[in-house]
Amino acid sequence: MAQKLHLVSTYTCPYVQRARIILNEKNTPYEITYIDLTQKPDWFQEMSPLGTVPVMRVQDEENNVDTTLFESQVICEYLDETQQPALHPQKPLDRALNRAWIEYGSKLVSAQAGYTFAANEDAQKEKLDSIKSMLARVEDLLSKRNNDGPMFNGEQMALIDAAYAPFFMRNSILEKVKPIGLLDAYPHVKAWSEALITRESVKKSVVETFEEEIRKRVVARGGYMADLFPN
Ligand SMILES: N[C@@H](CCC(=O)N[C@@H](CS)C(=O)NCC(=O)O)C(=O)O
Repeated sequence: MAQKLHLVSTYTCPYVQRARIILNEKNTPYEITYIDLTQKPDWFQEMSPLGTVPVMRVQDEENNVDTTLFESQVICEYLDETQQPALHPQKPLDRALNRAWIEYGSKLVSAQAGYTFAANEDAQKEKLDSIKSMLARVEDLLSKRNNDGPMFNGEQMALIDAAYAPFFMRNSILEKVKPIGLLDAYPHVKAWSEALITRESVKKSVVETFEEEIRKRVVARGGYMADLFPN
């Protein structure tokens, strides 16, 4: 099936990053266009039903079919169903459990955005508390699973790992700016994070200037962390 894939992204979106990790894991070629969400182009408004990235255009030139997909998890599952190797568990119950914890991972990503852009230290502390209680639950789950990791399902990379990698990558940047040793209390989560942030598919899922792009966004939002990021 000859298809051309085209992702629309921003430089820092954690949800697009999930799809890029999966594309990298599968060595699938794709094009990418970066937009500024504060000035959404008309063609993007037309293309994205919810006004969010990622959207992925799938062009099947043989059959002259042009389809636009949205929602990161839908895009990742489509990629998984059409490109080798399969990165979702075989058994329906395992797949369902992975999907449930992917959804949970989205809440974690969103709490991390709240922490990153918090207006002041008190608001940030509140977000940090909710991140900690979410991580404690993940740690509990990982410590009771019947595999030794370091990935969620064992040794093999899966869609769920791509869903959490953006959180871990951003955490490693935030730790440089404001060291809090967030993962120290969660050894299984920490080992998972280390396995992911050092993986090629993850390292190559963002632009080379990623840290600078994060800094620019934090500064542009003008919250509590804006002054902590070095210029
Ligand atoms: N549930 C969506 C969330 C996507 C999302 O929230 N993307 C952000 C950027 S990271 C966005 O496009 N926000 C729209 C805006 O800022 O106007 C998914 O998984 O794809």
